[in-house]
Amino acid sequence: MAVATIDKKLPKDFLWGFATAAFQIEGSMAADGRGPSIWDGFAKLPGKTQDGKGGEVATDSYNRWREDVDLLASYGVKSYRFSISWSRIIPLGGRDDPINPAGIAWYSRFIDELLSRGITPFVTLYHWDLPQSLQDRYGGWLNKDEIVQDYTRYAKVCFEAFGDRVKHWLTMNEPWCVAILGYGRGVFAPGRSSDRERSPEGDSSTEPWIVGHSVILAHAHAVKLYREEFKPTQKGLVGITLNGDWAMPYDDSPENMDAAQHALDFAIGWYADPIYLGHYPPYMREVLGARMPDFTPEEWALVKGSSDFYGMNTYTTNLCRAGGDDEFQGNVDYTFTRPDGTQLGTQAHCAWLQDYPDGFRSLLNYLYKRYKLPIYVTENGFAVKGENDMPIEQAIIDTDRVNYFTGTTTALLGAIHEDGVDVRSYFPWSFLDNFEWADGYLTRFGVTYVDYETQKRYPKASAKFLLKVRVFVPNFTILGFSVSFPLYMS
Ligand code: PNW
Repeated sequence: MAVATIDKKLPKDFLWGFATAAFQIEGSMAADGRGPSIWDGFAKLPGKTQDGKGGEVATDSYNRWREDVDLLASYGVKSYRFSISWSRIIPLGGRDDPINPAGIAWYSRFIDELLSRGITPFVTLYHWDLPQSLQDRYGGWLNKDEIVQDYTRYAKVCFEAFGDRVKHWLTMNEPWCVAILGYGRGVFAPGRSSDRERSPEGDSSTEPWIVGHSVILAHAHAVKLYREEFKPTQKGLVGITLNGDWAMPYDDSPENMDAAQHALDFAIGWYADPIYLGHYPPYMREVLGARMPDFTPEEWALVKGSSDFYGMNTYTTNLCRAGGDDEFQGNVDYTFTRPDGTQLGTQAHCAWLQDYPDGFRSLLNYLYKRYKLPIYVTENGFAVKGENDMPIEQAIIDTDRVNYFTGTTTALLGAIHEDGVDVRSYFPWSFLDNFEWADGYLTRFGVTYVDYETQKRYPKASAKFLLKVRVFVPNFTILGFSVSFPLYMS
């Protein structure tokens, strides 16, 4: 079998590290002039988070940042992916609103500290925490003309303030989630939906598609600005990161094979086809008709080619069957139960996640073949079932998470060395247990356990597994002996 691959290291400049997002870890919502974001208020509305908790404290990383950087350094990471809170930089958010020097100073110091420890900052500009005042003023992402200008100005302020040191930028995190979970299902801020039990206002049949359109344009304008005004001197990369899970046909019937492609069209193609190929997936137009906002020829020119790389967040694989009625999934029915009744993989704490590493490898291949750009894996992770109910000593022995990372890192190496996919980074989600959006603090994705009573951090076995900076290719048999080879992420 693939013995020839086992002595291969990861590519020389491969970035590996862990990922987080501002609202999920920082806390200190009123510190140093921060303005409110849409998640501040949303999380506090009754029933919006599972434990009724919000981002007031989170992992207290706004205060404990030195300790966090120490821990990151002890994990031996080469890079750290985090996001900037827009409303710390511009508390009211808008293009004519004042900049907050204290917010800039905080991130600036943080970036310096990372660099001084040899850790490359990988920065997301927008990880869902829209300034509340932009939502109030004009409906946030629903108002394309306003939001594009305000977002582009925010991006400009960040490029100016941090671009001398930050060379890896992500404009947006997971626009599918922004649009569908925020404006379709209504489970994420701002929580708009046609479901009147959930939200007093919103239209799930139109708003998500409008929001997606605005997000693409805001991204594209920020990239144009970076390329014209900053890239010539700062020489960094800028791109978007999309969520998307592998879609596997439930069986080999033609309709289920089509269903799997339809699922990919709605989850990934909605954003990736315009940005990398310059058109919408035909199937989306077929389903949505006039509800799919189109771009003008000038906008298409701006959008096409507006990402330097493919940013990939992925967690699982869905078995796809035709005949679903969930438009947000392309009218495809998802299941983890195979036709023979068995489960696809180990079940995570969240219903939407099972462990299936072959799907990770298939997705890498699909994306590389279709979009033909280097891939930066910017999120991948697992929440162990019931971890929050375990005593700490038990929770930190997170075998299911270790198995998950063993699978995905093996698949990653296979994709690189055997399939020839150009992968440049791997950022497990997440560095710390943290505020898991609508799940509150009940779902833990961290490789570090956070005791929310004391804010003490405890590395889990998964952190140590990746800390050894080894990726084991398990169970190779050479001359009758079963061996594991360490592969160094260096
Ligand atoms: C991503 N789903 O969100 C986000 O980028 C992170 O902020 C988040 O903590 C992480 O994944 C774990 O959930 C997702 O329902 C949220 O399919 C929900 C889904 C996918 C990704």
